[in-house]
Amino acid sequence: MVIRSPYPNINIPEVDILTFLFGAGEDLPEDPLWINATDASLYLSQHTALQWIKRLAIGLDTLGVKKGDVVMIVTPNHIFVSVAYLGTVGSGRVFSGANPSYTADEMSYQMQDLDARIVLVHPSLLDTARKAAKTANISHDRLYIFSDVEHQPVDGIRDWRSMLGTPKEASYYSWPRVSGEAAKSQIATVNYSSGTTGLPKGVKITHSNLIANVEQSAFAASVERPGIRPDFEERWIGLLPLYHAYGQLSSILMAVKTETPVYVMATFIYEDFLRVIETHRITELQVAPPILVLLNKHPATSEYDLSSVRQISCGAAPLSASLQNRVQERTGAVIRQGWGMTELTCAGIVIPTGLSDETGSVGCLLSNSQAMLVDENGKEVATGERGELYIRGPQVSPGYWKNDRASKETMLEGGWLRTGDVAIANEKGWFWIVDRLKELIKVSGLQVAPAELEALLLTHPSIADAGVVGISDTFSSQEKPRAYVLPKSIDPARPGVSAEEIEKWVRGKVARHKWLSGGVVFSVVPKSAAGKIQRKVLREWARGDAKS
Ligand code: 4UV
Repeated sequence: MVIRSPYPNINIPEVDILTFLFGAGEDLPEDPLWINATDASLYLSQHTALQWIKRLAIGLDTLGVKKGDVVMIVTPNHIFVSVAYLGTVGSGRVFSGANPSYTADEMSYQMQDLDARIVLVHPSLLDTARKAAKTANISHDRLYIFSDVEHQPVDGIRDWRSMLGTPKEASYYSWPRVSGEAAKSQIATVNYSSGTTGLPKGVKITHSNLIANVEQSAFAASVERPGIRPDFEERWIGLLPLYHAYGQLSSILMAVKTETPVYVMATFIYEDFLRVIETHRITELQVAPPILVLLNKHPATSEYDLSSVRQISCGAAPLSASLQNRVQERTGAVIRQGWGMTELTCAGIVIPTGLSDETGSVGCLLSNSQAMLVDENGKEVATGERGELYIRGPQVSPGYWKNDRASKETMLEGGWLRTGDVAIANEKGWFWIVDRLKELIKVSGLQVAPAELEALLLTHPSIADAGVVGISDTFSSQEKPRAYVLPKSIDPARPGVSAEEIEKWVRGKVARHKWLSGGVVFSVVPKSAAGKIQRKVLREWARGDAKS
C-alpha cells in the first residue's frame, strides 16, 4: 500500500532559488538575519546579503567560472557562508561544502571528484586545503581566503573580497532567471553521502528540489499555526554545519523564507551554546541527538536560563523515546523529531508543529510525497509491519554526481528513493525508524561510510582484511565505528600490530568522527562465497558486543 502524506498537496514554484527567496530583490528587510553569535555587531540582513550575493556572482563571472562549475567551501560556520551558498547557486554554479575537520586526503578526494573551480578556505584551514589542492591537481589561483573579516594575502592566496564585483556593479546586476523544466534540472548543490553502500558520493540537488523541501518544511511547521510566520518572534541558533544539507536547509533557506534571525556559531562548545541561547533568547533549536544527551546530562545545563526555547527539532540519527521525554521535562520545550536524508534534499518525515503525541515517532510524510515499506523480496508489507522505507516526492535527488551505477541502484523507476532504513507506519501515517539496512554509521549526526574505513585499513602494512560496523553505546546514545581486523601475521598471538596502534594510525588519516572509537577487534572478517563482507553477521557481532 502506498502511504500518502496526510497534508494537502502544495504548490512548488518552478523558479530559481534567488527568485524564490528574494522575489524581484527589491525592498528587502534590513533587520539582522545572519548574526555572528559571539559578536552581534557582525551581521547580514536580507538586503545586505543580496548585495554580497550579487557581488560574488559578478566576481565569478569575471573569473570565467562557468554555469555548472563547482565552488567549494572549506570553513567552519560563519555568516558569509550563506552568501557563498546563495551567490554560487543563484548565479547558476554548483555549491559544495567540505567538513572543516577533514584531513588533507579527505578534502582532496572531494576537490578532485568535483574538479572544484574555486575553493573558498577559512584562514585556519589554509595549510590543509593547500595540501589537498596540490594532491587534487587544483592550482593555487583557484583558492581564496574566506572568513567574516578581511585578511591579507598569504603566499599569494588572496581574500575572497578581492574578486568580488563592486557595490555599484551589484546594483545593476540581474541574476540568471530560471523557470519550468530548467529549474527542475539545474544542479544547485552537491553534498556528500555514502547512500546505501560504498564510498561517499556527491548527491546532486536541483533548484526545484531545494524549493520543494523549503515549501514542504514550512508547511509542516505551520500546520497548527496557519501562515508561515508564527505569531511570536523566532530566533534560531546556527549550530548545524553549513557544509551539509540539514544546516543549509534550516539556517540558510528556511531562515530567509521565514525571516528568522539566526545566531551563527563557528565551533561547538557546549557552554558557549548555552550562553548564546540565554543571551539571545533563542526560541528553537535544530539539533542532532548528541545535543539532547548533553542537555539531559551535562551539569552546566541547569546553570543557564533556557526558558526561551519552545521547540527543539531533532534529526539525523535515532533518538530514544526516553531521552526525548527526559529533555522535554527538563527544558519544557517540545521535541519535534524529523527524519531526513541527503538524497532527499534534507527532510522527508517530520512531526508537524503542535503535534507530538506519538512519542518516538519521526512524524508524517511531508506534502506532495509518498512512501512504501517493502520486505526483502521487494513486496509491500502491511500497516504495523517492518519494511524498508522507499520515498517518492519532489525533493528526491535526480542522482549521484558522476556515478550512474549508484544512481540506478538508489533512485529507482517510478521516482522511488531507496532509503536503506527500516520503518514501521501506523494507520494514521506516522512513522517509526526501527533499523538500518544500509552500511552507514552515524556519529554525532555525521555520516561514516564503513567502506571508506575498510579501504583505508587495507592500506596498513600489517592488515590483511578488515570489516567495519557501528556499535551502539547506550550511555552516549551514539554509534561508534568498530573494526574487525585480520592481521597479515598467521600467528594469532603475535598480530604484528596492536589494536591501539591501529586506532592511532586511523586517527592520523581521517576526521575525528570517523575514528575507531568502538575499538579494534582481531578476527576473521565474515565473507560470502563471492567474497563480499557479510554485514548482517558483523551487525550481529556488534549487537552482542554492545550488550556485553
Ligand atoms: O544523509 P544524512 O546525513 O541526512 C540526515 C538528515 C537529517 C534530517 C533530519 C531531520 C530533518 O528534519 C531534516 O531536515 C534532516 O541526517 O543521513 C541520513 C540517514 O540518517 C539516519 C537514517 O539512517 C538516514 O537514512 N537518520 C536521519 N534522521 C533520523 C535517522 C532519525 N530521526 N531517526 C533515525 N535515523
